[in-house]
Amino acid sequence: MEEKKILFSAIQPSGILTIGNYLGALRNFRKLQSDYNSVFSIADLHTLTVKQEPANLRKNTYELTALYLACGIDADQSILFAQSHVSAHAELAWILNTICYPGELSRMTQFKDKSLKHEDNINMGLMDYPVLMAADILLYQTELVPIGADQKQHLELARDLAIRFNNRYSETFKVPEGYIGKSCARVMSLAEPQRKMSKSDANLNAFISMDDDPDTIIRKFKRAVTDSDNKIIYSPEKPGISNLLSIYSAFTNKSIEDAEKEFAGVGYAEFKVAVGEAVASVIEPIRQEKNRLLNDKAYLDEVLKNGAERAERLAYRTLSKVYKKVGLVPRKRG
Ligand code: ATP
Ligand code: LTN
Repeated sequence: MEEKKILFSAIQPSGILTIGNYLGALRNFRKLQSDYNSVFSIADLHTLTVKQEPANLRKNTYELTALYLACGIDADQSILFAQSHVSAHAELAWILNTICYPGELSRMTQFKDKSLKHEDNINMGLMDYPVLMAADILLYQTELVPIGADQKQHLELARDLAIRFNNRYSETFKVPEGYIGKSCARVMSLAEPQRKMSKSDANLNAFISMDDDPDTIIRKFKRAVTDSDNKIIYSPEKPGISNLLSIYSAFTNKSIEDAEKEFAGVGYAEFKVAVGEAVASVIEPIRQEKNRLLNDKAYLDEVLKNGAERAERLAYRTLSKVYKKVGLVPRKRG
């Protein structure tokens, strides 16, 4: 790889992605990939913190691989790989666990949210999730981490752990910076616009999945919760309409102000159809390309194999440094 700065990000294969994941993450990945040496991971180990059906997890892993590619991630230029294929992730997470305190993890918003949502399965992995995420990032000497706004706290922890390790054992890790896109870092639910749009929402009308066809997309937008007056303006008092305006603006590359002008005097029903059409025109070609790629498992396996080999080389460079610094005797080979 040439000497550009390193970018790392990951997405969990925990279901079909939403337009929230697309706007908050994937779209920015594509925009940034050529300015950096980019490493993109499928965070399969992270998904195990919530109950998964094994066959679904395997299917979702291929789905996400195909979706990354369909969204314009170039597997030759960037590294695309599955987290579980590079064992250094789990190994570094163990070392970082020894410098992380339970209080730092139990106060994480995502941990609290997911504990409420999965009361019957509050496992150690759910709490330790941000440490594995820190390991993902720090292994690659990452400088930039594009994420949605919901992951900001986790990135802070990765920075804290990097600094703590460097102070205790001497300079080892780069301290990464987050990159949170200006528009749509938090796409809200169509059913409850106070909550973020999430692929694991039980209400299928709350999110637009990257697998929805144009008719479904338009139908879901028609049902989106708004309010009872009829003004299309961006305002904290109008979370539903504001969310739709942000989505429209992100998918058309028009500013919110221009969108407000465009829809001045237009009724909600007509506006919602326009938002649906704008979204569908971007999503539909991606969906078709993803489905085409999914028919070629051998190709996807090849992409993951190459990605893992390239990622592994970089990851073990950092991991062996870490093992040495903490005092583990290096294994003799040959
Ligand atoms: P889950 O619902 O399973 O918890 P998720 O939808 O939050 O998952 P992740 O795989 O955890 O998805 O996140 C992948 C990326 O998408 C992250 O960078 C995250 O910040 C971003 N992201 C997730 N939801 C949104 C959203 N509603 N708006 C903007 N970005 C989002
Ligand atoms: N927790 C992230 C997914 C993720 C990630 C990472 C993102 C796992 N490891 C490393 C950035 C960097 C999420 O989006 N929910």
